[in-house]
Amino acid sequence: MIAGADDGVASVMRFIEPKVVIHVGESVSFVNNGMGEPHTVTFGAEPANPFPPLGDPTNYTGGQLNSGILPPGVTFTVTFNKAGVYDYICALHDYFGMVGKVVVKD
Ligand SMILES: [Cu+2]
Repeated sequence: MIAGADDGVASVMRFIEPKVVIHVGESVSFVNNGMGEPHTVTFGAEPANPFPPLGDPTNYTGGQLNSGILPPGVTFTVTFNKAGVYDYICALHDYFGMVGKVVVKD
């Protein structure tokens, strides 16, 4: 699940190991490596329209953050600058259990 840990970047493949533990200031890259399905990475309240990006992934400290639609092969990287437990969903497929969690430690 965690690749490139020496540069402070973790990778998450959703559905497979949807929980990752990092430290404040580190980043998580969400890769859509599926077979043609678009996905989103959405933190906080689910937006009524999941298509437009929302929030600043370079400085996430909680609240709403949405990648917008990620086509296959596209990576969305979030830098977490506040300790906490952050649940995320794919706004398109959360009812299939496409959900996960990022634990950010001090
Ligand atoms: Cu999805």
